[in-house]
Amino acid sequence: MLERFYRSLYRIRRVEEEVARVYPSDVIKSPVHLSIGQESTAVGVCEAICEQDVLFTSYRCHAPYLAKGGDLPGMIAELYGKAAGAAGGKGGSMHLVDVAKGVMGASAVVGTPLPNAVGYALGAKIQKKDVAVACFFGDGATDEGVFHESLNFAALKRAPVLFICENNGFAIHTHQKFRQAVPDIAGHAEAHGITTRRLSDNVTEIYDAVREAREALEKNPDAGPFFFECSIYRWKEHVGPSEDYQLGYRHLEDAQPWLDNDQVRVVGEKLAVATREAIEQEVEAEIQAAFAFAASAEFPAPAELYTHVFGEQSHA
Ligand SMILES: Cc1ncc(C[n+]2csc(CCOP(=O)(O)OP(=O)(O)O)c2C)c(N)n1
Repeated sequence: MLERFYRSLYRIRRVEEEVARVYPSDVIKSPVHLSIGQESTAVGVCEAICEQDVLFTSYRCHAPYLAKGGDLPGMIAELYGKAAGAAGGKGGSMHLVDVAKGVMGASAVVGTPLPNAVGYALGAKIQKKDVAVACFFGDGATDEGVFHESLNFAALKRAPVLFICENNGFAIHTHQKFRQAVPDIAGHAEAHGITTRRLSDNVTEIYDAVREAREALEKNPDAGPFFFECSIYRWKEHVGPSEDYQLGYRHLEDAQPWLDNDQVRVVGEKLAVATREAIEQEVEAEIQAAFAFAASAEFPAPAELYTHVFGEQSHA
């Protein structure tokens, strides 16, 4: 399992480091919200759920997309605004999608994954499918009314949702303690009668907890929903390729414990050197190929501006 964790953790980290490296050249045509430092949530969850399971996520979607098996060349081409991109080059970094792999689409509107996940999960349950839905969102999304509406309805209907709150402490630059009278997100989920776990950023801990929940859902479709609050830390600025400790809303000392516990490094050090190096070589070649593919791909034809706007296909 550690090898699988490492491959996925390292791959996400290196893809995003490359995104950050090329970003100033303006080849990437959209804002980027990086998950650097937060990879273990996506990896722990996506390794624990099943092939047929799906996920919904917010604009900070690179990590869940890649961890669930989303196509890498399609992702980079999407960031470059190319026709071969995951969303035809029209969505950019915040709208990655790979339905065949269960990545049901990402949204820039905070909170969107919550009702979408609940609706999908309830539909799957009514159709008696063994499908669980992982729903990724940040602590900022829990400030919204739709968070409580979605949790209440999911709990009422026992929808097979795995709510994954990636609590990095901040909604843009505002800390949770300045936004919530009771800054206890897991406690809010418990108040809705949902089985809840508070987790660290340890990838094995996240995997074990989510696997247990997924197994419970397989045995009993009424076992859910489940809620996981994962404490993690965003290393980069809210949006963009750089660090932002100079802004003063947080400090490098705050980040230090998270940097010291970097899951990419910690898990990598548990592997034999030869195993680790072989994984890294494969991943580096894959990343190089994906960026080369995106660079040489075509932009969408101008006529594409007028397609997928009003859902004309579905009314044809
Ligand atoms: C409905 C809505 N309200 C406000 C915004 C502006 N906004 C963009 S990101 C963000 C912070 C969200 O923080 P969080 O949910 O914790 O996610 P993170 O960025 O930390 O991953 C806000 C308020 C938005 N995009 N959508």
